[in-house]
Amino acid sequence: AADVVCLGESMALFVPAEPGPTHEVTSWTRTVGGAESNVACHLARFGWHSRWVSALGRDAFGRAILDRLTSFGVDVADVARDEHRPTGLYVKEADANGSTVRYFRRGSAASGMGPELLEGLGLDRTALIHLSGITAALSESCLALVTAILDPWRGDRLVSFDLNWRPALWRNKDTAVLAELANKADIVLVGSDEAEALWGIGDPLALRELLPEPRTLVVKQAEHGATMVENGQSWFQPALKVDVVEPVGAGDAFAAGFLSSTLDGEDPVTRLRRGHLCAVGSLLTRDDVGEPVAAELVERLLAADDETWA
Ligand code: KDG
Repeated sequence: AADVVCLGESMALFVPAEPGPTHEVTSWTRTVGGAESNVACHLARFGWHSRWVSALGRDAFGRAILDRLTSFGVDVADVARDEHRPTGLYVKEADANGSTVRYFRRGSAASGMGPELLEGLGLDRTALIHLSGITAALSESCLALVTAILDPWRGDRLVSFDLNWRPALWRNKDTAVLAELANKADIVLVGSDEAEALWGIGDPLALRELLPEPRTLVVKQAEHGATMVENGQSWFQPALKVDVVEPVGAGDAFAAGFLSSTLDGEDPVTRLRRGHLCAVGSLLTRDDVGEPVAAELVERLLAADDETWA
C-alpha cells in the first residue's frame, strides 16, 4: 500500500460521563483526539501505510496516544517525544446545544514542532501529506513547518489541507494566512460554515474564486452534503441522513474517505460518497473516530442511484 502522512497535534481527550459545565463534572472517559490523527486512523483502516507525524510529551498521555494510534495500525515511528513540553489535553463539555471544546494545549510538545521535523521523514516516498489549519495556528514554528511542506517545489506528492478553523486558536492572529496556505495545497477541504465565518463566503463556486489554485476544492455543507470543484466542473452529493450523536470528528472522517478514494483514482461522485460514508461512523458516537460502516452496506450505497443514496 502507498505511504500517506498526516501531520498535526493530538491530545488526550476527556469526554464527560454526564452533561454539565466542566467544573461540575467529576467523571470522564479518556480517549484521544486530534484532527490529523483521526484522519490517520481512518486511512490505516482503509489499508494505506498511514504514518502520523507529530510531537508528544514524554509523559503518560503521550504514551496513551501512541498506544491508541498503534491499535488502529497507524505507524508512529516518526513521532518526536519532547522532554520539556507536555502532551496537550482537551475536554468536551456536553450541554443542550451539543458539545463545546476546551483546550489545555498552549506550550504543548506539538506547538514546539518546526521545519526541522521534516529531516529524515522520507517525504519523497509518500503519496499524500495531509495537513490542517490547526497546525498553522499553534505557534510560529508550526506555521513555518506547514509553509515548508507546502513549498511549491515539493514535487509530485499531493498535499491536502483541511481548513479546520478553530477560532479559539486564532485569537489576535492574522487569519489571512489560511487562504494563502490553502492556495498552495493540491486538495482543500473546507466547511461552508467555517468559510462563511472566515471570509463571509459559503457558496462553493464563490469560494472557488477565493481559492483558485488547488486542483480540488471540497466544500462540506454540513447535513446537506458536499460539493467538489475540479477542472472547471462541480459535483454535489447529499449527506446520508443519520441520528447524529455528536459531530466532532466527522469532518476528519469525511476527509479520510474522500482522500482514500482520490488516491484510488475513483470518480468524483464515489469520492464524495466515500467521504460521507466514512463520516457516518463518527457522527454516531462521542468518540472522534467511531466504528466503520459495514463493507456490504458501503458497496450497496456506492452502487445506489441518486434517489436511493439519500
Ligand atoms: O476535528 C476534530 C478535532 O477538532 C478534535 O479532534 C480536536 O484536533 C482537534 C482540534 O485541534 O480542535
